[in-house]
Amino acid sequence: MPVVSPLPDHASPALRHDWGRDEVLALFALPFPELLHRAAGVHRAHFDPTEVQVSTLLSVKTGGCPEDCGYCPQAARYHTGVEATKLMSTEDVVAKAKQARAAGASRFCMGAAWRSPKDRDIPKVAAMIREVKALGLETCATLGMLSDTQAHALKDAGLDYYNHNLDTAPEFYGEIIHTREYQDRLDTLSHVRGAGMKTCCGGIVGMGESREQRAGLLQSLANLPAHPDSVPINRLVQVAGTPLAGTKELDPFEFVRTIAIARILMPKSMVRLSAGRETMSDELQALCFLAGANSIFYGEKLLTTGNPDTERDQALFARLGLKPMQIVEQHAVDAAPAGLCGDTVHAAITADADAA
Ligand code: SAM
Ligand code: DTB
Ligand code: SF4
Repeated sequence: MPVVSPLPDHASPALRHDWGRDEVLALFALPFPELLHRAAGVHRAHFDPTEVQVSTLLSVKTGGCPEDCGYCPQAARYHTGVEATKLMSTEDVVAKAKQARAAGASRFCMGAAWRSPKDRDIPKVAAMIREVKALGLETCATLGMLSDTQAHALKDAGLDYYNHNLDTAPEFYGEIIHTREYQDRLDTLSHVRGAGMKTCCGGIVGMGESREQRAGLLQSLANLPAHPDSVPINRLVQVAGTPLAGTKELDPFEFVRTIAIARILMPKSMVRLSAGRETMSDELQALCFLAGANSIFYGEKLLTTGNPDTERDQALFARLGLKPMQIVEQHAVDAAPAGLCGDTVHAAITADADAA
């Protein structure tokens, strides 16, 4: 068993990019209370642990994707019941972004089921980005592989974050995806960083990978040239018709360990408790927040699958005394946020306290 060192010397480690697999596995092997204590210490050293960043997702182009990602309901080759659509109009995207802002989201992420955007798509997506940004929201997009030129064009339009996941460990990747390589993902991330955008990069657990392979995903993320600014940790949403439907479910405590180790390896990153929340209990989500998760997707839909109802998330925030993180740079605020806003949550907490 690894040696258990006392706090606080783990609370604020320097950012490292040279994690060894054995070191990450040693963290996985820690007793659960020790691991959570360390992760919570790192979380507090860099963030207010009562604040959770809130992003909303919109699928701006759904389904019909030529790739074969084994988890994905949007791959054309699997029969999942997802209907392929064309790229949404900018007007419709802006209407959705306004709704998300009114509900209290600070970041709006636009996803497209593309292997990579065509050059003719870029001006259309750029128009969406410009208008969403003008609402005062942080902008994020996930459109597949990007060339260097495309990354610069999106940056020029005002894109703050680009989401592109490593998805899993390099040695497990070939069992899940065959239509593009791990290196292709690293190249896109390099183009995104080169264009000066922030990276949102994480992966999926519960795909039948081993603990060693979960450690390999976290090790690969932490050893990127720069830690991703946001690290989405997705728990596989099993969709009938995809090759991964029916995979044995991951032990929930192993999921919490994965979050805790992401927090320890990437102390300054936003660790997002991402897909898979709909089927998690409130207690499991609370453990994830204790383990250092400080971001969620908010709103009743992810891209094609469900997410918790907004009422359930508002109640969870109120019960746990959590508040949504505000955007530091507010460009335009012409509508008072409602929904998951700090005031609503505080009102709910006060009401609870009054009732007690
Ligand atoms: N097509 C683009 C791409 O693959 O880069 C962008 C959209 S893709 C849906 C974004 C990410 O969603 C994937 O990299 C994967 O990590 C995640 N994802 C997709 N289906 C999922 C599922 N069933 N469960 C959990 N995460 C999923
Ligand atoms: C990420 O890591 N998770 C989000 C976002 N980035 C784009 C997507 C989750 C998708 C879950 C399956 C679906 O709704 O289609
Ligand atoms: Fe296509 Fe992205 Fe789904 Fe892979 S994850 S099938 S690239 S939409």
